[in-house]
Amino acid sequence: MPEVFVGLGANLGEPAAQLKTALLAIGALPQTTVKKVSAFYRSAPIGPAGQPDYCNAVAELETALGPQALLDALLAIEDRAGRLRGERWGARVLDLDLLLYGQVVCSTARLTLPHPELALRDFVLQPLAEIAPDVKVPLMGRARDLLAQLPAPTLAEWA
Ligand code: A4P
Ligand code: MG
Repeated sequence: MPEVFVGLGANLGEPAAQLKTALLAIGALPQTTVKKVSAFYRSAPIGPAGQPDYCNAVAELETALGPQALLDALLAIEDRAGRLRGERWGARVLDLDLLLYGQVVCSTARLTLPHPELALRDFVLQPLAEIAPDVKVPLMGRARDLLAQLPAPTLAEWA
């Protein structure tokens, strides 16, 4: 089975509780198991100013769902959490991004793999390198090497 990684984020409501609820919902998807979860980290928002800090984490899944079916299931979990789609990168109760689906590389209107911002974001690379330092990001390299290329990536835990 391919190594599949999902990024979780929230900065409205009760962020850590919403991430935990989302992990339960992901684990309840058909033929899907949550294998590993990183620590929860606090990160400054990227996007429009004036938003609260994010709680971010990464989970590794084992799943028989294909990439598009998995993304659709993740978007449905976001909707059930009360996600409203407003401005790009605006504040949100839950964001689930499909970061990696094995070595799949694709770019369609609905799904881009690997996630296009992955290599630029400490709140993705730090938790990813925590649970899978040697995972290969297609076209980019190992998670730990990508993390080392960021300036001082030292997020604190959410606590
Ligand atoms: N989509 C395409 N590829 C993917 C993929 N690999 N994973 C499409 C998930 N979605 C993917 O997403 C818009 C559409 O992207 C989806 O319908 C899906 O078909 P969205 O979540 O509705 O919109 P968005 O999140 O505002 O835009 P975008 O570009 O997906 O943003 P990101 O990358 O999700 O970033 N700051 C901190 N500190 N922590 C965060 O977690 N997150 C964001 C959102 C911004 N700033 C942040 C954080
Ligand atoms: Mg998103």
